[in-house]
Amino acid sequence: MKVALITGITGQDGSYLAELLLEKGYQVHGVKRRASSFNTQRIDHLYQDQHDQHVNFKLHYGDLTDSTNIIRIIQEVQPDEIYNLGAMSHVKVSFDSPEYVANVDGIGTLRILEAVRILGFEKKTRIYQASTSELYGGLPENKNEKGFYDENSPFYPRSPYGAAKIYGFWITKNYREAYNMFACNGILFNHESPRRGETFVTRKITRATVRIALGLQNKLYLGNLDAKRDWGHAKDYVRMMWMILQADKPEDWVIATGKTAAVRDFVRMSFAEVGIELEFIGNGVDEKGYVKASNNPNFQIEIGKEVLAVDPKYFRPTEVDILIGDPAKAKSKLGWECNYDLQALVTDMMQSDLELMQKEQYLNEVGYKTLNYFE
Ligand code: NDP
Ligand code: GDR
Repeated sequence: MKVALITGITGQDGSYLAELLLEKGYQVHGVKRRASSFNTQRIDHLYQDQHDQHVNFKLHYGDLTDSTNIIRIIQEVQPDEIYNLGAMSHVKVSFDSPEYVANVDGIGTLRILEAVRILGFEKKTRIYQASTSELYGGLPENKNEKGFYDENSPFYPRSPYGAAKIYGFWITKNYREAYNMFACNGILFNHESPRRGETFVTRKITRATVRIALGLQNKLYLGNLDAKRDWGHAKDYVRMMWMILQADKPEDWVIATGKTAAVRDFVRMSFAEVGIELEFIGNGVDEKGYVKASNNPNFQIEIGKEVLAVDPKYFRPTEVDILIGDPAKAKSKLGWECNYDLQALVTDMMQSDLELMQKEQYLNEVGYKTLNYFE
C-alpha cells in the first residue's frame, strides 16, 4: 500500500486529492491546523474511526511554519509521496499579511524539502509542490508565440503571494537538481469547484447569484470585472497532481484549459443558470454604478433590480490582468485531459450552491436567521 502525506488536506484541492488517493488504494495522511472551531467540513465524509486498526485515512495536527512538527510528521508517516498544498492561498489577502505568506507559502516549502533530506528519504519520497499561474503575473509580452503561458515562459509575480510561491517553485527545482530528489512543480492555473473557498471570485459569484435569485441577498459587490482567468475544475487538476508523481522523471508541468474568460463572463453565465439576464452597459456598470437584471422568467426578482455593483475595495494594488495556460506538455507526455469546460464548471457550482442555499432559505422560513459573513 502506497502512503501519501497531504498538507492543506482541509482545503479545496486537498479534499479532492484525498478522495482520489483513497480510491486508488493509498493510505492517506493529512496535516490539519488546530482551529478554534471545526475546519474539516470538506473531508468529514472521509473520516474513519481512528481506533480501527486498519484505518487508511489519518489526520495530524501541524503547521507549515513549524519545522520540528513537519519533520516529526514525515518521520512518523514515512510517505512515498508528499503533496504540499498547504498555503495562505488568497492573493488579495496576501497584501495584508505578506510576511506570514512568505513564511508559509515560501519557507514552508523549504521546510518540507529539508525535512525529507534530513530524514534521508531523498530516494524514497516524491514531492509535489503546488505552484501557480500567479508566477507569470499576466504580462502580455511573456506569452509564447501561440499566445499562452507555458513551462518556458518567464515569471513576473504581482503579489506577495506570487513572490512567496516563486521561492517555493525555485527551491523545489533546486532540491531536485542539487540532491537528485523527485520533486516537481505543478504550475496550476485557476481551478474551482463547489468546494471552492467562499471569497474567491467564482464561488463568491455563484453563491451570491443563487442567494439573490432566492431573495436571500440584495446585491453582489465585486472588484475588477475585466480580469481574465483560465478556469478549470479542481477534480481534473488533482488527477494531474497524482499523474505528475507517477511520471518517469521529475519535471515541472503547466495545467490549464487553454481558454480564458473575464470575471464579467463568469457573472453572466452564473446569472443565466437561474434565468436572469444582466444589462451590462458598454460591458460595465450604469451611470449609478450598477448592473441591472433584465429578464428573470424563473425566479421572483423584479426586472430592473440592481443586482451587481463594483466596489473598489476589491481592487488589488497590482493586478494580474489575463491568464491563459498551454497544457500541451501535460496532454502529450502524460495523456492528461480535462472533463469540465467553463460551462460545465459553472453549472456544477451553481447546482451545488442552489441546493445549499435552498436549505438556508428553508431555515430562514422556519425562523432561523442565518448570517453569512464573507468578503
Ligand atoms: P485552499 O485555500 O482551499 O486550501 C489551503 C489549505 O492550506 C487549507 O487546508 C489550509 O488550512 C492550509 N493551510 C493554510 N495555512 C497553513 C499553514 N500555515 N500550515 C499548514 N496548512 C495551512 O487552497 P486550494 O485547495 O485552492 O489550493 C491548494 C494549493 O494550490 C495552495 O497551495 C494554492 O496556493 C495552490 N494553487 C491553487 C490554485 C487554485 O486555483 N485553487 C491554483 C494554483 C495553485 P485551513 O483549512 O486550516 O485554512
Ligand atoms: P486569483 O483568484 O487571485 O486568480 O487566485 P480570485 O478568484 O481571488 O480572483 C480572480 C480575479 O477576480 C478578480 N475579482 C475578484 N476577486 C475576488 N477574490 N473577489 C472579488 O470580489 C473580485 N472581483 C474581481 C480579481 O481581481 C482577480 O483578477 C487564485 C487562488 O486560488 C490562488 O491561490 C491561485 O494560485 C491562483 O488562483 C491561480
